[in-house]
Amino acid sequence: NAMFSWQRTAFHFQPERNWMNDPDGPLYHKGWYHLFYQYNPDSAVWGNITWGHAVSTDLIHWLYLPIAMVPDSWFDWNGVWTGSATILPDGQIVMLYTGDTDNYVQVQNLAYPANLSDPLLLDWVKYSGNPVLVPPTGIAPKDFRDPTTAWLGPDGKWRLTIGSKVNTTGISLVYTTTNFTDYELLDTVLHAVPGTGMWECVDFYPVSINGTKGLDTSAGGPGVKHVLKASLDNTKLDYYALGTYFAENDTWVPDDPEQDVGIGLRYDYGRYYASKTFYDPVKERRILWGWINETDTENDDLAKGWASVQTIPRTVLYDNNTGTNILQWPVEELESLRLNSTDFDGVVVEPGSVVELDIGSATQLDILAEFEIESLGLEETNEVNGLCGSGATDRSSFGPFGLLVIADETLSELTPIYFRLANSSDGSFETYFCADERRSSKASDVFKQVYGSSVPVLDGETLSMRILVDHSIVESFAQGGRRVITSRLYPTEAIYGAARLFLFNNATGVNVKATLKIWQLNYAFIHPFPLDQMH
Ligand code: DQQ
Repeated sequence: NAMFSWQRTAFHFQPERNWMNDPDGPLYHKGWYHLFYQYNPDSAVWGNITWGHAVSTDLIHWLYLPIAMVPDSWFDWNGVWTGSATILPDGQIVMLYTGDTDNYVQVQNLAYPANLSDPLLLDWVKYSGNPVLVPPTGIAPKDFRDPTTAWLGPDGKWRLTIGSKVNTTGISLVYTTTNFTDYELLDTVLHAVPGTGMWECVDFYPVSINGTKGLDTSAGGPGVKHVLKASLDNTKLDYYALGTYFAENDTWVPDDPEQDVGIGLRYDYGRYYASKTFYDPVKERRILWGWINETDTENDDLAKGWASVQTIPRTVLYDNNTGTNILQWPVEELESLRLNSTDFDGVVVEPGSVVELDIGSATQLDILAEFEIESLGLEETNEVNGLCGSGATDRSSFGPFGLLVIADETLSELTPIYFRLANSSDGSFETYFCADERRSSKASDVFKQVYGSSVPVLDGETLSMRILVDHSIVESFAQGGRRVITSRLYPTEAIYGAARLFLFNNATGVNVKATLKIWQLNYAFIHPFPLDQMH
């Protein structure tokens, strides 16, 4: 539908048409990165869920392949739901996924490639003994889904975890297996957090404390922490925590109980859900995919004929400077899309002003920005609101300031991505990183929110952000990826050549000096695989 074509992205993965949700079973095999995804082949709303399939050699340019799995058996009749891949030491690929049965019971099924020597992994075989797992005693039939990648324990058995809940406590069950067809449920759970409800799409993986490389899922021992992530069904938000995994009894303990899964940190403070990581053996890194869901209406989605986008894949590392968070950063391959760049050096933005950054079209950008603040020595104004204030128009002594993206020349549409500093009780500054979508679109039927989080800024560090702009998607990273905010925007004026980029400073008591490097980004090649031309 040409009416909404400006919302199509240039370098984010999205199907040609129809509905997409969770990333599934990402893996690397024989030169190709594979992405599977929850996909409705018939409509732009959720339903009839299959596994869409695409491949890439660089995680940026993608080729669509035929659907990998469809709901054609009693054990997945109502949907081939989310799952994960495990690569065995001998190279075999085990795919475990949730099937919604003909009776609407959530079960776990096993599938494997028909032909491992096919780099494209076109054909998938569902194990004849499916399902391999049914909801255990005490678990409701609709609270048992999304198996993780398996990891190998010291006893030579594989383990995997599956999210669920008991009453309102979110839990992650652990199963052991040696052959992926027979499983044993452990008496203890990997972890549980009261009040967090159903855990969807649990992810569990090691991160290296001192290393700059990612770790394969079975890595462990000293020098390693484990990330536990749950997608909370109640709020549709992805929460994670850092902690220690005790292999001897298969439990995980958070570093900070006050920052436990579901009550502490989020991967992304914007529009983001049902994420999943995988280990890339080529570049020895852990890569995170996430689903950017829509905030318009189902009718809008039906009218435009498609729904949802995946984030740019992000590398995940432990942040050993803070010790309290992970770092997420767009995969380096994204930089291959960089075209010409423009530098701005020390642009002074005075209180209450907006400065246009003259870069021409501002729909496909990679922006690196650093901000220095210079106090004007005025009396401090009331710091009423912490966090992001009530948006970018809520002025205080030390903020907000930052960039206005996807803005039109007259600023009738704009999305501020900003920092806001506040004095905390001990005299130090607390820094918040925010995105204000309230004026992002003239359309009335889209959800527009102020998103944000506090972000750690250590002594001597400069305030910095990286922003990826892609027509209707903005991914914003603060302080090297300590906090991330993804925005799904629906501009009606700030489209194509009419989109502009500005600096703004709504602080009352500081000048802001901004230094930026801004690249125009090329289109990624995302097309059907020319299968019929193959031999
Ligand atoms: N999406 C899948 C489920 C999962 C949910 C169904 C999360 O397996 O729990 O499409 O978005």
